[in-house]
Amino acid sequence: MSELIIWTYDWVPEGPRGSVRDLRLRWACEEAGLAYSVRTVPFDGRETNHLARQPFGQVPFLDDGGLKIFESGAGLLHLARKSGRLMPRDPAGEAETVQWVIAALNSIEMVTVPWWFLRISGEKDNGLAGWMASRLDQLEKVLGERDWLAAGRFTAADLLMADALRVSDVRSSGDRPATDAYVARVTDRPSFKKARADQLAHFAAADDKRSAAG
Ligand SMILES: N[C@@H](CCC(=O)N[C@@H](CS)C(=O)NCC(=O)O)C(=O)O
Repeated sequence: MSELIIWTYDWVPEGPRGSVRDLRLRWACEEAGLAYSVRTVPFDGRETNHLARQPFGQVPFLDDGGLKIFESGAGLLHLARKSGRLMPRDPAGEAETVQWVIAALNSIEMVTVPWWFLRISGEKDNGLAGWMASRLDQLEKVLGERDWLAAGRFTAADLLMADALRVSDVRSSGDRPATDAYVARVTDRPSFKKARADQLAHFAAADDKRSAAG
């Protein structure tokens, strides 16, 4: 079995902790029962210090026995192909899962992330609010009719969609009970809790090293 390595930053400020996207890959490995280790690149100098591994200087990226993959969605799909627990093996189940993975990235997160950046920048009139509301309302209808996005069971698509939707500002932008219940259901999974706790512990340990280094 090849060695799976999830790469993240050695440290990040408080704000993004618990949401840094290495969590998606940690969570997927936990769900799938895949052994992995975590390695780091320095947060300081991130704009240039690992461009050969991630052309935008971001994290995460994945190394699977020498096969190198950046983009959390690509890493997630790679892991999903390794385990039926994240994606069904039949063509229809696989297609449905991939479709919803892409929808999470390209139809939901594509608007929620820029909306959130505008919100925290203090923009009073967030020009993306209407667009985001209509996407979230459409998704609310879907989630009102089923527990899971694809294949009638938890898949990598739910992992990604719930990760995009668990941003509390995004959900408090409107009253969407089915979406709230969905996020609660998915994030109640032990694998999510472990991945999040491990990430928080990773960055907390880095605080100690950083303050010791002065
Ligand atoms: N589309 C990328 C986005 C990755 C991303 O935004 N990573 C954040 C951490 S969660 C990051 O590295 N931010 C630092 C930066 O953009 O300089 C993915 O999903 O992997």
